[in-house]
Amino acid sequence: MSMLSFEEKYRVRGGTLIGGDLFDFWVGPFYVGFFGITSAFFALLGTVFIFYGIATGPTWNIWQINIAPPDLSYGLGFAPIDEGGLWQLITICAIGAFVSWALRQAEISRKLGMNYHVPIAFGFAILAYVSLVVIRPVLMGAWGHGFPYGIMSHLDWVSNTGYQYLHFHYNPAHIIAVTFFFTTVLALGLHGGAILSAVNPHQKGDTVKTAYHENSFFRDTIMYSIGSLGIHRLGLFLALNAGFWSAVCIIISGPFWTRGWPEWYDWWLSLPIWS
Ligand code: 07D
Ligand code: 07D
Ligand code: U10
Repeated sequence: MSMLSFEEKYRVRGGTLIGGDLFDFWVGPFYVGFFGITSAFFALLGTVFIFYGIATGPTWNIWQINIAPPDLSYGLGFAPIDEGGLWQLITICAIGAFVSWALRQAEISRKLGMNYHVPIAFGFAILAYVSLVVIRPVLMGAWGHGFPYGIMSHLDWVSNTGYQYLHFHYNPAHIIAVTFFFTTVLALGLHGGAILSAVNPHQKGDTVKTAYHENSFFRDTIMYSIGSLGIHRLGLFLALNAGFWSAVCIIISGPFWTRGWPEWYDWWLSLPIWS
């Protein structure tokens, strides 16, 4: 929870991108702002649509709920509400809510005189989502290529889509994305471990260690320390690349490569040096 006793002094006016002073206030711990209103609006409306879909659907079982996109035959047109139109409305609300949330983060950053790293980072997650439900379906000519909204059904979609390309692990951008995800976890494991081991004394009475010790630890183990600011730059770089290459790997699957991914490597065999 926020600690209002000392955070009060950070509650400064201004920095809004739109609406001037009109929405420049807090409700309890939450900053509102114009984009807080639009976030709440789209999130509530989208939730109402989801509950409408559940109520008119066959099950309330949380694992089996499924709100599917329209049939491929609807192409890029609007579908009737009970034939995927609901999915289209929910998708509009989701994008509205995510983008509003990023802009609300930007307004809060401005208020605090901070830079925009957090909203930019969230922008990469939004890009990955938009690549799945807008960019790829538009490039392939039908909203039906989007993923269905349901806990298990979206897993089925990932698996089915993967096998459509025979062996999704061979998708070169998927390889890069997976490697960035793994490296992000390695970096956070090392960083969390390094900080906590420096701050928590080894033995009772030991002093808390600082960046000098953290640097020395990594110089002693791997010959080089990236430094206490550098590790955060690296972390952000790794995480943004994980999202970016994920977006690339799904956008190229279909619009730019229709065969099995293992076949993609045939370019190697057709290099002129072999003939
Ligand atoms: C811990 C922050 C908190 C967020 C949480 C998610 C909802 C959905 C809606 C019943 C790290 C809240 C969930 C609001 C409820 C209805 C209609 C974030 C944290 C706790 N997935 N996915 C999950 C979403 C896609 C994949 C879990 C969302 C792609 C695989 C949760 C999206 C692909 C696995 C979930 C999305 C894909 C999951 C845990 C959007 C490729 C799992 C998520 C909007 C990216 C895992 C049963 C988590 C699981 C899982 C949500 C998109 C693959 C339900 C909101 C289409 C392989 N996904 N997902 O902790 O347990 O995220 O599945 O893009 O194994 Mg998914
Ligand atoms: C899309 C989520 C965005 C979320 C947003 C916010 C709310 C609010 C509210 C909690 C991108 C949502 C917020 C709803 C909640 C409250 C209060 C994140 C998104 C904006 N794969 N694969 C990936 C691995 C296989 C396949 C990405 C590994 C198989 C397909 C990642 C393995 C086949 C797709 C990845 C593996 C296959 C992917 C996912 C291992 C299946 C995609 C991460 C070890 C047979 C997807 C853009 C991601 C993708 C994707 C990892 C295996 C298929 C790199 C580690 C071989 C079809 N896979 N995969 O994108 O790139 O996060 O999506 O085997 O579409 Mg894969
Ligand atoms: C980091 C860090 C660091 C820290 C940190 C952290 C990264 C430097 C210093 C942060 C990290 C953590 C705390 C660790 C834990 C975090 C995670 C594991 C990440 C996942 C997080 C979660 C699962 C939590 C998610 C919770 C959320 C998103 C909050 C939910 C919010 C709401 C329900 C309210 C949303 C608020 C909004 C929309 C804005 C304001 C709105 C209101 C207050 C609501 C009132 C509404 C209005 C006034 C508008 C009226 C509404 C309208 C007009 C709509 C009407 C429409 C209709 C349809 C009716 O690096 O070290 O330490 O701590």
